Amino acid sequence: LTLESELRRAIERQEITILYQPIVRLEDRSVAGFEALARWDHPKLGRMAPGEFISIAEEIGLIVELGMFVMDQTAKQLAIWQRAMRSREPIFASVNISSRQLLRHDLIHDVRTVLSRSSIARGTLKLELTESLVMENPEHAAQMLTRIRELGTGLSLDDFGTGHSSLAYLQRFPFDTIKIDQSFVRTTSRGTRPVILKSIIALAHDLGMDVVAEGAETDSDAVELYQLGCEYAQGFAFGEPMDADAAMRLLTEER
Ligand code: G
Ligand code: G
Ligand code: MN
Ligand code: NA
Repeated sequence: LTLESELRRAIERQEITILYQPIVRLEDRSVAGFEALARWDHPKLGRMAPGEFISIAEEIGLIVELGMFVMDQTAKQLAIWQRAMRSREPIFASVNISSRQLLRHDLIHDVRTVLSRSSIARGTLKLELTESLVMENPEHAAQMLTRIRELGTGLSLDDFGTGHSSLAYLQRFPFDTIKIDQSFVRTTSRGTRPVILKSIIALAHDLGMDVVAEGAETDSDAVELYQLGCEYAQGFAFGEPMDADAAMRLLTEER
């Protein structure tokens, strides 16, 4: 069996695992939400990261099915978490969207379907899209994203800083959150980092967007990010991607 046909079978049988990485409020380190991250448990090769199979799913034309599965599972899981912690501000969950899902498929229909199947608080399902994805076809992407946002979906600009466009240019897209790429955040990339981070954070806030710093690995990263005005962070300092039960324990233990 080829890797392609094995992946085809795994997607058809919904044998994809979804892990959830916490995104915390730097103010008090409470969990604000989770990012859904797909894994494929291959019978011989073991657990595979998305870098090893997302592009194959795109090649064999199953990225839309995979994406729909991740969105639907995540929304259902989010409903379970929200029911378990009813008294607090509802947490959110974000899913990664690939180019084909947005630009060559009716993502609006899929989002509407997912939202109708699960009872989650409005605005708590978020989609993550990269700069390079929306820049592939800015006109079409802006139209689609505006309609998707109107359905009551959050939109995060993922891996910010790795593309070529300016934040001001991106104002024409209806993003409510930007996620600063790990390369600006990790301790290993010190140097001009604070200056760049501070500027990105200030500009994002001026444009009315929330900021999530990715790749916060240490406590001192977290402290520094908070001092720079960043309100949310994600990274090993707060938790690695974990299964849904571990995420539930994290939520119920902290209240
Ligand atoms: O978890 P890990 O660091 O290996 O993820 C690497 C990248 O894979 C993430 O940054 C994300 O953009 C992408 N990814 C993870 N899960 C999904 C998914 O369900 N769909 C798509 N399209 N990309 C994903
Ligand atoms: O591309 P995207 O940003 O969507 O995916 C985030 C990826 O980064 C995940 O695959 C996750 O495993 C990884 N990641 C999350 N936190 C950290 C961190 O603190 N350090 C590093 N090096 N990687 C991280
Ligand atoms: Mn992401
Ligand atoms: Na990212």
